[in-house]
Amino acid sequence: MKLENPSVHAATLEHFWMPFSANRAFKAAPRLLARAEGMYYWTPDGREVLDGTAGLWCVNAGHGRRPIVEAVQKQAATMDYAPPFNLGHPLAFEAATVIAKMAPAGMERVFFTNSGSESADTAIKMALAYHRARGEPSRRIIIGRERGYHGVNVGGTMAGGIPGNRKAFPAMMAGVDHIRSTHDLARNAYSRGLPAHGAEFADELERLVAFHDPSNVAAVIVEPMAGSAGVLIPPQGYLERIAAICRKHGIVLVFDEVITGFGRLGAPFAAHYFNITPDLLTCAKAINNAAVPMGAVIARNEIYETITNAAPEGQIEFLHGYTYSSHPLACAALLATQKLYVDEQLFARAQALAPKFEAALHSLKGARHVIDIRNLGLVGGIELEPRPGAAGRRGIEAHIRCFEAGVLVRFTGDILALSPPLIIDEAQIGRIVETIRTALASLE
Ligand code: PXG
Repeated sequence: MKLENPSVHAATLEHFWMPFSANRAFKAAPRLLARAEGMYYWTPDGREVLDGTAGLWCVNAGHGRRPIVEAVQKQAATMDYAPPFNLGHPLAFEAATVIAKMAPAGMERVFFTNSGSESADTAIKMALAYHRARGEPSRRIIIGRERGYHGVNVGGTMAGGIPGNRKAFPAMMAGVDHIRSTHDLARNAYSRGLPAHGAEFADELERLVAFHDPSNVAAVIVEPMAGSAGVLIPPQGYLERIAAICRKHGIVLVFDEVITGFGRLGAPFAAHYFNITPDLLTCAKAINNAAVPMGAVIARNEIYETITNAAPEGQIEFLHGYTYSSHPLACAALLATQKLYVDEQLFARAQALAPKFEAALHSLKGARHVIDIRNLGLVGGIELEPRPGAAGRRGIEAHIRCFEAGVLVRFTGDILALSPPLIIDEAQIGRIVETIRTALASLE
């Protein structure tokens, strides 16, 4: 039988099952991006869109940066792929070294994944393997936080705290519990930086650990600053208390830094920003400017050593890994990206811009529908009052109006989120804020 070449069809919208999207609404009125450079996207018909979100919190160095493009091109032509299991390629070791040098002291072991979701599940498995290797296999419970987001794989879905993301998948992973979210509009609305109230929300962790008994609790996983669920900034003193409770009870503390990593708060990681060293740190996104899918888990040396030394010599110590862990193209992008961050001092730039960003954002106080504004580093959240009987509509309508006016902003329900590339300038910050102001004024 003769095999025909598949015929080439004009692309239609119906075949792509879009992730985390209202597929029917989108396909009725699609918004497409075709090109990107620096601070801008362009639509297929050539309309410019200022990127207020660094793609999806990930393109921290801005789009289409030549050193990254060239590094990926060169690597694709040199060696497309190499198996990562019991074999290696030099860029993987170079990439891990660069990340280890930037991580908090004592966290110098780097496991590569391909996404934030894989990083979260990898960290959970590391925590379980660690306790087993230390002779405390009863420690299996994972504690997350309400409104936490740790991606969409099994561990991250269960440890995550966004009800809508969990409700169709009950009991996929037994043994998870959650502390409450720190969001407290009544006391903290319009806080600049860390809110003053709510350190005591951490005490709930002490209660839950006592309830389950510390001997059963493996890990606590939190985003130092919760991004996806609507930019929830940790109250002053809160993370310190979480870390102290974990330390006291021998619980592995995982910081999910998929959003906060690589300069978003003006420091390499939130761990530096808050001066708290977790046991495991997950990252992805801006690790290589999102040029090629990649994530990582950075482990405290002792966790690596405990797991590794528990296995007989010559045997695989941690039965976990991905075909594309340390993919050569991803590593090439990582090395070029990290060099760019240093050459252009982008983390320091974010730190220097943060007060101007804060002032511009808070000028929206009093704008139509706004009930809270919050910010940290180059992250901003603008909470809108839900339209009665139609929660979430104002958020998506504001997003669409801003997009039509040439500015990309994220929305989660009725919360708008901003996380621009770290190369943004003050004029562009002003344009984003004024576009939002106009969009909100035109919304019912
Ligand atoms: N952890 C955190 C803290 C994240 O923000 C993930 C894990 C999962 O990463 P991957 O690479 O598997 O998607 C994320 C991802 C939003 C939004 O609307 C944010 C993310 C994903 C999708 C939407 O803010 N962050």
